[in-house]
Amino acid sequence: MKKILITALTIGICCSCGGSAARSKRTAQTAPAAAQTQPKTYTYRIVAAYPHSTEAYTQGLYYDNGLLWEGTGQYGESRVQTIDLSTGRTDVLARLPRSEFGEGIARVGDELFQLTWQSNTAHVYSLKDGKLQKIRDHRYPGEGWGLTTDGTKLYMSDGTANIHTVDPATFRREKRVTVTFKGVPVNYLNELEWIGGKLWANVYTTDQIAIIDPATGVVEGIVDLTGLLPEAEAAPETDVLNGIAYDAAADRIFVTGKNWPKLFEIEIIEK
Ligand SMILES: [Ca+2]
Repeated sequence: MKKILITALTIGICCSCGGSAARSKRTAQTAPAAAQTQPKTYTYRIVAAYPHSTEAYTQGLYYDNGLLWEGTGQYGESRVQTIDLSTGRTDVLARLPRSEFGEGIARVGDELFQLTWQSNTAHVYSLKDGKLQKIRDHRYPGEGWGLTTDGTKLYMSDGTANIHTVDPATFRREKRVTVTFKGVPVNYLNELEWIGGKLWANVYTTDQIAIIDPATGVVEGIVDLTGLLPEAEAAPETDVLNGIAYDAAADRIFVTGKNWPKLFEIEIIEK
């Protein structure tokens, strides 16, 4: 799947995080615009750990009223499900046809949106009494990767460095920003979350989350989650970090990965 397409990802984020002071100074001299935005770097602390299904190839994740809503991928295994954090119970609410590979999910009002990877289709479900009923589809160009919302608009990634602002009523694209880290585009933006007015994005195949100014696309911070899932807990099916959810009422951040056995609540700490 995607992993096969992108096996040698060495993006600017990784290189720049490990860059020396001398390199940074040289960059600043030759690129004054980039010097204006020095991204912060964060490490993390695990607040709590919860079970997560190793059969869930996490592509979309958000929090709502004690439940984590998860959209999963893989052909024949793509679904929308809820995970009750207090009991660990998982309920499958929708399944995609075998021909579709599920991607990001987001809720706006009483509607849940689900992207597909290469089917150019977003499914829209009505949310009533904790159940999903499909009510319409929208078509869009290119691939579907991550999806989130500020409560009004949708924000969608497509595997490039671009984030599209999308009207949920029509699925028309209203705006596009290119996400940059020190002036360099950041490709493979994956699962998304809206946290405190910023866009958080998993960067595919890395252990890093980019914190992005949604107006400009500038990466203002990097959260380095290296080591979050200990090697001893990784299984053959364990895949990359993906999935960010935010409980705005309690200011809690949840992260997990594709087929990971655990889901974590974390706090971030500036380095
Ligand atoms: Ca999310």
